[in-house]
Amino acid sequence: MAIAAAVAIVGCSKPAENRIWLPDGTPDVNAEIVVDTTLDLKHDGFMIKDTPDGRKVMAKTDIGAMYGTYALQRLERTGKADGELDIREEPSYERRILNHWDNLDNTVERGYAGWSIWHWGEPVPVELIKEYARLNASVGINGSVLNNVNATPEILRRDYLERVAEIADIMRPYGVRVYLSVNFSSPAQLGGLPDSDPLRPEVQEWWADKVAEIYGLIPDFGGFLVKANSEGLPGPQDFGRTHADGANMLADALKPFDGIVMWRAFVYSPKSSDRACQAYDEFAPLDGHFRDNVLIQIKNGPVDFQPREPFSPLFGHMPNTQMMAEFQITQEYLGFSNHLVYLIPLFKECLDSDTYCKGEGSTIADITTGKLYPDVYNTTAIAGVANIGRDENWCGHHFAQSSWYGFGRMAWDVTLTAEEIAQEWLEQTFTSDPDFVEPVLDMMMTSREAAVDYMMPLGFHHIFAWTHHYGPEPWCDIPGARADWLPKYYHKADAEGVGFDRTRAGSGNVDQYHEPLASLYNSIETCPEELLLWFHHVPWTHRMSSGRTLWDEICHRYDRGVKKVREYQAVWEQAKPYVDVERWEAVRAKLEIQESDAGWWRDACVQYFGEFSGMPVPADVEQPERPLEELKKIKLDMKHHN
Ligand code: GCW
Repeated sequence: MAIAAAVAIVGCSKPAENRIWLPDGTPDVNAEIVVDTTLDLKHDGFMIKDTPDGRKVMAKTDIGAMYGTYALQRLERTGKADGELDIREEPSYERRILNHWDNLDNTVERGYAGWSIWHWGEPVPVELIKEYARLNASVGINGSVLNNVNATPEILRRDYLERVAEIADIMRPYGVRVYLSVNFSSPAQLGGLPDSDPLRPEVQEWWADKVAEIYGLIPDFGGFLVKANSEGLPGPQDFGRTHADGANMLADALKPFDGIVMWRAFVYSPKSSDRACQAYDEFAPLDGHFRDNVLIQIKNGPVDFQPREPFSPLFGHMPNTQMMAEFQITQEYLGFSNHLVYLIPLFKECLDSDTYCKGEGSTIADITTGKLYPDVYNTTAIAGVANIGRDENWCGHHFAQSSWYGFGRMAWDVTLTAEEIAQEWLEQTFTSDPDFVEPVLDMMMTSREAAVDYMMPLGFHHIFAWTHHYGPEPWCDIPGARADWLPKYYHKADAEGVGFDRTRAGSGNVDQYHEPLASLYNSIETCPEELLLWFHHVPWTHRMSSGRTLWDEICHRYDRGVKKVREYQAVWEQAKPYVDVERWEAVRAKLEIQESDAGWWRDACVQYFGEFSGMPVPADVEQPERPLEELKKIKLDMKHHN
């Protein structure tokens, strides 16, 4: 049976050309589309097969057929559809979800691409939302949490829910389900109850009624995302209850409708001596206490989306609980939408990490796809914090789209390499001419490492400006601010050395990892240099594998990062003949900002840390141009960043 509905993808009214990776309109492929409900395919999987009757895209569901059609279109456009095709795909994760940190006043927390695409309080932008959903569908993203995890209770008001239902209706044909972030104190704040204690029957009843109301409007509503008892938000601990008490109460309300709870593990308290230990300390003891429709949503690293962190140790320690990874596609700590940083290598670094929780080969991908604990996982999920706004190119930087695209592709097939994903994105978005693709692909593939070098090399973390998270501010001191928000808490520079001692002699964080990692990280000799200052307080004179002292190596890494960005500028000059003027110029202008910012980071950090090391910037790296005192006065003009 050929099904039209599956491919009746309505195009958008704006010209899509030159803005996105997809051609406008319905995917036009050379195959028969077949939906056969008797096929044995999981979760909207599909097959593409050459048969004696011609080429067929086959699926069990119409959404599966749509995914197969997009997959074939991608193969055709990247020149991979010429030979005989015999493809069978089922997604690695059942739920592939974008988290929008969009507020009801249309601002976007950590958004660098303009106002919220949901246009709250304005007419529903039907065509825009269709195009958004179509882009998601083309890479297999099938869920959107519409609002900020810093949620206001108002989102659960009837008028907002009706609006959410309209959005859900627009996205449904593209297989994108809607989820909402909820505020734990909604029963008190919105419902007028005396409090929101999860064990209070009226509170449970309030949630049950609210959930029923939501499903009355949105029958395929996905569920709730919750940030609780974190950064000042309310939660079950306010009433002496645990995260499990809170999550389970919501899970019980959602269960009759097959809804899920994604309960975030991003928690930290000002009292802790090491913020990197917090999520583990609070959550690991609750393993096995969560309902089977709860997933614990864990940021890739134990602190907060830094350019490089080790993986969160929690992943290795909740064998009886469903867990999912949260990545940040928006570049809060990676140069906003000004820097070209392709993020899939960072995401894959986490997913490919071996936790050793069940011996060697226990990767985070294997845990979160349910492969390692099949009896525990009845659903699987992965989340990415969106970098999407009303900006004409959606993400503020043409190359930032590659991280949205790549998140979807990776969530669909976690075995794809970052390079494969980048290459197919480039070929669809620009051209497949190898003279363009090869150097630009190399630029994308090295861009994350370059950013680590010019911002926070060798395990440095959290040394950005407290106010905007954009530029360097390792010196930052804000009277009255929590210690664990300030850079000095993390770098701990002194006359002897620099870095956070998380060894057994220090905070003991290394022991939150399974062996052999715990001992590997614990020893300054075996700790990977990429994470050295994360786990160790290292003397300035420590000898690195390059033969340099730590101090010289720090200076070299910063310098290497800046030089890499200059190479990118040269690559982009060469790319000019292959790219339309508008996009070429936009990327060129952004690379100029990136080069200048990289120099700002380098000059600020080497001079600041030089005050502690007492050693000069080595002669074989570029000397800082502007004095530290001048760099300290730089105020960020946010209008360039939103
Ligand atoms: O890193 C911090 C961000 C906050 C964010 C928080 C979180 C949504 O600076 O803006 O709040 O993480 O992930 O909850």
